[in-house]
Amino acid sequence: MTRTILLTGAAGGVGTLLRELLPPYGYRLRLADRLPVDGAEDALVFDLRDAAAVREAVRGVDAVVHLGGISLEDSFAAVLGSNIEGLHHLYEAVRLEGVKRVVLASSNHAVGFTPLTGEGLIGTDIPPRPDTFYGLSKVFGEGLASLYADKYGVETVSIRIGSCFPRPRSPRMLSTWLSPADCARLVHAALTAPGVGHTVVNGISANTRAWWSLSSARALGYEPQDDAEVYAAEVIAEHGELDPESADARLLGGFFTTVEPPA
Ligand code: NAI
Ligand code: 15L
Repeated sequence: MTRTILLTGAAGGVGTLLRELLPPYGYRLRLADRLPVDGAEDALVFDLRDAAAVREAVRGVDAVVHLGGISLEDSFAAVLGSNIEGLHHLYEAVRLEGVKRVVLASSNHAVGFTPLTGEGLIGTDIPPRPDTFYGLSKVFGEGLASLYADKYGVETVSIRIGSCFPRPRSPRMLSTWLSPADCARLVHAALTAPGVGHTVVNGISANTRAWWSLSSARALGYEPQDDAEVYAAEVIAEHGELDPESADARLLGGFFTTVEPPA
């Protein structure tokens, strides 16, 4: 039976990629965003800060892939509205509408101040160390997902996404890249794996220069097929090698650890 998935953030970068890549897995997508979705006349325009609109968007779907919200550092007020209150609206809607599975876009910035020691791959069993208000909202998201799994049986896979773009854009992304096709593979695994409760996974491709362990993602059935290394020569020719003294080389969240929020 075809499953209907609410894809929030459908007008954004990852949403635009997944709109094309998820339907071949057999999903019917309901697209939603604060902005109109290019080329999709039937997409919902809604705001996560509007609880009633969120409930309407969730009604009748089998699962949610939640990409919507602020995706970079912003003022605390902006992050509070879209990523904290908005996410609460989403989980309340999911609970009340009887939806049983969410795939939540978390981020490496939930653990961005984790040092890169070079001593083995970093798993998901590390303490939260957000690098921004944005990263802090992802810590909140993982906490909210855990609460709704334990208390209400709403299952979530929180994917700490590295860097999901068509190609790696910087030397750091040779480690953190999640190719669009691997992103779709991981989201499909997260939608279909049984008995996940609340599971946190790292989301990258099979990168030669990875810092992150993929063991919890592989346990869901994720088998990455791509490696950022195929872009290494062109990325390094354009940007140079990673400076070992830079935040990008020393901390998991890279330069986000140095970003100040707007006033
Ligand atoms: P994006 O900024 O391109 O897309 C986010 C979308 O959410 C936008 O289309 C925006 O209009 C929508 N949105 C923002 N506030 C909203 C609100 N109040 N109500 C409804 N819609 C709202 O971000 P991108 O890169 O596509 O990322 C998608 C998700 O994945 C985000 O949650 C981001 O935090 C997460 N992520 C992305 C990474 C990446 O490398 N692209 C890395 C780590 C996490
Ligand atoms: C994120 O969480 C951002 O949403 C995305 O724009 C990238 O900058 C990514 O992290 C990253 O760390 O590369």
